[in-house]
This record gives sequence, structure tokens and C-alpha cells, in this order.
Amino acid sequence: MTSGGDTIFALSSGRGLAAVAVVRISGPKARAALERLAGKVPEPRRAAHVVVTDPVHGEVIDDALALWFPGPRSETGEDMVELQVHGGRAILVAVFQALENIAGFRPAQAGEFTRRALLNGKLDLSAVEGLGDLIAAETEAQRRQALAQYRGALASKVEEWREQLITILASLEASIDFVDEGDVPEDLLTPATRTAGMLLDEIRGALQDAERGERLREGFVVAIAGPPNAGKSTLLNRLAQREAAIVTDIPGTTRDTIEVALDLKGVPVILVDTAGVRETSDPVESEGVRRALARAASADLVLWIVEADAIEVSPPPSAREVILVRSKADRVDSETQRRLMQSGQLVLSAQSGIGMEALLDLLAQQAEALGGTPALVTHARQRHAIGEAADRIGSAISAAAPGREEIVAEELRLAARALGRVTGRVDVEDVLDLVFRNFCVGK
Ligand SMILES: Nc1nc2c(ncn2[C@@H]2O[C@H](COP(=O)(O)OP(=O)(O)OP(=O)(O)O)[C@@H](O)[C@H]2O)c(=O)[nH]1
Ligand SMILES: [Mg+2]
Repeated sequence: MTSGGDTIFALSSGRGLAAVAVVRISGPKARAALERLAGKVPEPRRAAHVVVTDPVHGEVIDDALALWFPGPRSETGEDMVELQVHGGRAILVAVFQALENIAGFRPAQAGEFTRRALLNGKLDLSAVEGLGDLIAAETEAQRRQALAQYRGALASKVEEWREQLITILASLEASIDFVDEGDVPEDLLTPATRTAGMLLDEIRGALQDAERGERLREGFVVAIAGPPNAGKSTLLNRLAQREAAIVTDIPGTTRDTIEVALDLKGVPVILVDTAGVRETSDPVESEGVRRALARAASADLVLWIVEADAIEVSPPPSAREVILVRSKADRVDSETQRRLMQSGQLVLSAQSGIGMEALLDLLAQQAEALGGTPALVTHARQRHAIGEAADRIGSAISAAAPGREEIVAEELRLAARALGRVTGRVDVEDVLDLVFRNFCVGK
């Protein structure tokens, strides 16, 4: 088993007051931590009660539960120890001090346990990304997607694709050999291209779904935008069920963008209230307008809010998807409401509650589309590698012609290599820093 040389330790449970705190220790001398601090080594993978004592002063630090995981059957693949002590600050300071006093021990860096698990083949790169997402998951759909990736949904699919490519390659290489011998018994290129085409369709399908996967991780951004005084902040407050934004009857009240996170059907939705869009000479307001338009342009959905009785409707900005919403419906008669609705607009009043159900239904529908069956591809890094594989397979197919088997084979080989990057089978060193960027100490 590879080991980082040092034996590392960290608090793996949350910081702050807690009944129990979990201290993890990993590395070649992990066993020594038990011998020195607990005076005994429990049976592998069985919890045992121990008295944690400072080996230098002989002072009892705490009563604890200890677990011993000899490598390679441990999370990192190395020898590991888990101490469950009481979660007080002073206890942890004393335990860490005692561990640091053992030669060859040092505090772990952010993500270092997982990094060792990766290097020891306990996790592949996509599972590491899934694990990071699982820890960060705030909603049910995020948890489901992250767990699927952590448990190998993407890795096994990519491996399946890679194996298919290798099978195609093997058949092509056979035909190349036959060409060398001047004896081509049959056309092997045609079936190879056909299989590659089917594989390409499947890979492209997964890539098409990648945007959904990435959006679910980051949250579905809904920008509330429109002219001043249209009732944007009132709508945000109603959806957030709290007074997140200031509401007044003075046009130009909101200057900064204000974000509120909602959980809609297990999907994280980020609502953004923005400054009313209008021509203005006020430098503060004009910066607000600039931000409003920028936020609308990058949002997944823009709710363009216009008062129900507005005669002139200012045109919505260009954005991925815009829904025209008529606000303050309580100020127009029911006949006008009906007429507006018939033209496909959402008519609502954030003050009286008219039409709010319809808006929530619409948002929930969008959320459900994101949160359905977990997407396979959920990170830009994975998307790029798989995208390159798709491009290579595409080139292989267009290059296919008798006598060009070697070119086709070379493209397919590069495609297989690109797929290998998804799981970290190849070029893993290049991306470690990127992948572990958001990991914290103890993971
Ligand atoms: N009658 C009625 N008044 C509303 C409704 N929604 C908002 N208002 C009023 O319209 C005024 C403006 O509301 P805001 O929510 O601050 O409007 P805004 O679009 O955020 O305005 P800016 O931040 O200035 O762009 C306030 O006086 C609100 O009370 C509504 O549904 N019905
Ligand atoms: Mg406002």
C-alpha cells in the first residue's frame, strides 16, 4: 500500500461543541497512536472502550471509543484509527498535542485522507468528486445525485464505454495485421464504425444531460427582474416567506442583488431580487441596473415582472429563459386578469396571493425536471474529458475508409485515453489540486 510517509490526524466530525468528536488517524504508524494513547489495540473493526492518556505526562485526557482498521481494509487503504472522544475543545487540543508529540505524526491537510484513498485505489476520481458533493449536498436531489456518483454510477459507465472502445480497437488491429500480410479476409471497418456510432450516440446523450447535473449541484438560479416598482422585492419576500428585501413605494429601492435559497422538491433554487431596470443618471442605481442585467443574463430562468395595469411593457432582456409575469393583479379587474392570462402571461399578486400557486407550480416543474433520475455527468471536468472522447470517436468515424484503419485506431485510442481521465486512470496528477480544492480538513 502506498502511504504518504507521515501518519496524519484530524478532526473528521464538525467543529464546535458536540457530544462526540471523531478523530481520524491514518498512516504507517497509526497503530502506535493506540499503543501510546490508549495502551491497547482493539480487535480490528470492533469498537472498544479506552482511556485516552497523554503518554508524556500520564494525564488522563478522556474516556473514548477506539476503532482499529488495519490497511488495506480501511477508508484510506492505510492503517487507520478512529477515536471517538467527547466533543469539547480542551479534549481535542490535548488529544492533538499528544498525537503531535509522536514522531512521524502531523495534522492532516485539507482532503488528505481522501487523497490517500484515491492514490491507494480505494476511490476513483469521479467517486472523490461525488464524495465532495455528498458532503456539500443541501437538498434531497443533490444528495441522490452525489451518492450515485460516489457509489460509481459514472465510473462504471465510463469504464463500460472504454471497454467497448478497446474491443473495437482489437478488431481494427486484427484488420491492420491482415493488411500487413496482404490478406484481408473481410471488411472489419464497417462493423467497427457501426459500433462506434452507437457508442457515440450514448456518450452524447450523457453529455446532453450534463448541464442538468451541473445545475443541480450549483442550484437553479431564478432572477426576478423588471422595471422599478413592479413588485419584485415583494414577490421575493413572499416566496422566501420572510422580509429579505426592503419594499417601499419609491421606484429604485433595490440597488444590490439579494439572494435567497429555497428548497423546491429537493432541488436547490436560488432566487435573486434585482434593481429595477431603467435609464438613470444616479451612479449607484446605474451600477445596480448593470448588475441586474448581468444576473438576468446568467440566470437559468428570468421572471420579468411588469405591473398588470402597465400600458407599455418594457422588453425583457435576452436570457436563457424568460417568463413574463404580471404583478399587482389585485389592482386590475378580473376581466383584465383573464385577458392577460389568456395571452400566456402569469398574473399574480404577491400582496394578496392571487396567482402564487401557479408560479410555484411552474417553478416546481422546472425543479422536478432537474431533480429526476440523477445525471451521470455532474462536473465540468468530467464533461470536458467525455466531450473530448466524443470528438475523437466522431473523428474516427469520419476518417473510416479502407486503408485508413491506423488513423481510425489512433483516434479511438485517444478517445479511450480521454475516458480514462474521468476516473483518474490516466493523468490523475494534473487534476488533483482542482478536484481537492473544496475539500476540508478531516475529509
Ligand atoms: N397592490 C399591490 N401593491 C404591490 C404588490 N406588490 C408590491 N406592491 C407595492 O408596490 C410597491 C413597490 O414594491 P417593491 O416590491 O418594492 O417593488 P420593486 O419592483 O422591488 O421595486 P424596486 O426595487 O424599486 O425596483 C410597494 O409599495 C409595494 O407595497 C401587489 O401585489 N399589489
Ligand atoms: Mg425592489
